[in-house]
Amino acid sequence: MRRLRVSILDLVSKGPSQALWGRLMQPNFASIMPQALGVWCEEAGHDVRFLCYTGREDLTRELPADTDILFVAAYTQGAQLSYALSRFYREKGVVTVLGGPHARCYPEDAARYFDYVLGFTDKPLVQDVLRDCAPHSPGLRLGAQRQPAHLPGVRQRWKFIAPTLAKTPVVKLVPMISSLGCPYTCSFCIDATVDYKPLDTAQIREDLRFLLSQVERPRVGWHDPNFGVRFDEIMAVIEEAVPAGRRIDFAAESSLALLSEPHLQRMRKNGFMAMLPGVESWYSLGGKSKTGAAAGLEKVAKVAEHLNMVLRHIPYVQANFVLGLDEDAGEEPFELTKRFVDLAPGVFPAYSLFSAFGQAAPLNLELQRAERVLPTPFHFLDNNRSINVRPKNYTWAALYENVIGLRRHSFSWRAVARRFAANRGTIPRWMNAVRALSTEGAGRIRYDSTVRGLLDSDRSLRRYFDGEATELPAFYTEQVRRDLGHWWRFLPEGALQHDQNAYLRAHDARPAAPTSVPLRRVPGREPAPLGWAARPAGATE
Ligand code: B12
Ligand code: SF4
Repeated sequence: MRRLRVSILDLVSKGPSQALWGRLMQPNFASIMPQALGVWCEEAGHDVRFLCYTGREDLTRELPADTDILFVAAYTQGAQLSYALSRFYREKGVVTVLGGPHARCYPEDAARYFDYVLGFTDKPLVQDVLRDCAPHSPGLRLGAQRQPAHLPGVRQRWKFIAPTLAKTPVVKLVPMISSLGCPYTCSFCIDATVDYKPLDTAQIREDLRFLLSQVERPRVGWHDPNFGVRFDEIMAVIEEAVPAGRRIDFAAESSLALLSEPHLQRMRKNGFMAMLPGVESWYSLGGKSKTGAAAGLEKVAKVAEHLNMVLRHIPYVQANFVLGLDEDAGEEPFELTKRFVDLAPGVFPAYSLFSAFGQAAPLNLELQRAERVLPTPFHFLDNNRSINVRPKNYTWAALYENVIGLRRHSFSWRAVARRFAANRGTIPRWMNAVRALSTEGAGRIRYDSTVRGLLDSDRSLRRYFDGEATELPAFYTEQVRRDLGHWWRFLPEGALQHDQNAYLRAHDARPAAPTSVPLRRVPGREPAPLGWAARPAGATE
């Protein structure tokens, strides 16, 4: 195979930006897979150029078009930027590949703009793509049968991690992962149907030792969907790897059920500084948060007590909630969350608006069948700037008013002061204050209030929200134009629209194998019998 010039772009920002928060934190949101790809491409004998895009870099200078193939990692919120970039590079003869959450959730749409769209990705699949490396229109949709059994560790990824973290001056989180998938089956989650699989503990041990040889006091962010499912095993690895007198600080997302007091004592001893458990809703997901059948107020009291206990051991605790779920009705769920904020003042409440990300989750089929999903441009699907599901039990006005009321309560001066007083340590205290007083608190209250106002005053927006019109309101178009900056002019025609029911259509058309299409063998690889396959060039959508 000829030696290729490979470029890899990890899109953390969805457009050019000089925001301070971005400068301080964006490099910490880098993904593991683009770095893993870099390792795999080099192992296959190719030259790799790697960039984590945080909004400040000059893309065309750092990733010039003298490249044979460009891999882009994108969340759905970065889709429009990724489409514009793909067009720019394709026009210069570069072959483009999309992977990451957007590719997994909206493969049909992404295949309109990229030569390849990858789902689950392993080393053999990457080698196939590099061997094929040719333009395809529509793009080939390829995927491994399952999540990879092995990913390159920190030592191998270090040449991509170090320059990424050099971009941020203070908090530098090294991305690690100890498991893929999740044993729980929350129907709105992308991992609801992905088997839990722990990764090689010997490699994790070696990676932690390597990190200690590079950094005085490293900080690690675990990217496991649900960290610590095999609790004793992963704690033993950390205990073996970190010698007495040395320390690594850890942050992780775990379900509340895993955070018992004995577990927390051991985590504290092992350097866990931040935990981000999911509470999600007061009426469902009881197994996950270990409150059993307790609903409503009873669950609030239990969860608050539990998280206050977590906070006694771990200095930074964020509780994740999803707002607008179908189980919720009336003001009660919002009032319960306010009560929680009062009962657990030191915990940072992080709110996600209910979003249906294409074919991410089983629940989305139901929502699409009920014609409740809106074609909201991908750019706004970041769990915050829009809800793309028409609410089951609320009018738009009522939902927005409840969300705004909850945010006002959670990020009021009183709540900020109580949180400050309940937190220990400089970073937790200031991090929470900044989050509340900037984009996440005040910024979102302003944004949601604008939308709420437009629901009354802008008929086009109202009709769009109600599913009566498909023409995109100017309010949205203008934001994408502004956010993409000079990349706006490369956004392909029609790329602000997508078929919000593509998953349902694919599913109904092929009931036996939900999203598969006829296979065409990519040279050197056996076809994978899965929802992902190669699409023959020239096939119609
Ligand atoms: C860890 C995590 C984070 C971490 C780390 C982020 C990061 N850059 O990786 C943090 C906390 C920072 C984070 C932030 C956010 N996240 Co997040 N996060 C996750 C989580 C829990 C795990 C993802 C993961 O790393 N898995 C391990 C990897 C190895 O597996 P994988 O993701 O399945 O990837 C496979 C393939 O997709 C492919 N692949 C992945 N990347 C690439 C790249 C290329 C080029 C290729 C070819 C292939 C490829 O290979 C992998 C192996 O098969 C998922 C939920 C979940 N359970 O998966 C949500 C999830 C990915 N996050 C989500 C969201 C919405 C966000 C935020 C927008 C939230 C917010 N409002 O701030 C931000 C955006 C951050 C950003 N980069 O812009 C959504 C994404 C939905 C979507 N379609 O966009 C998810 C699915 C959760 C959900 N709501 O359902 N997140
Ligand atoms: S516990 Fe978290 S990662 Fe697991 S299925 Fe539920 S939401 Fe997804």
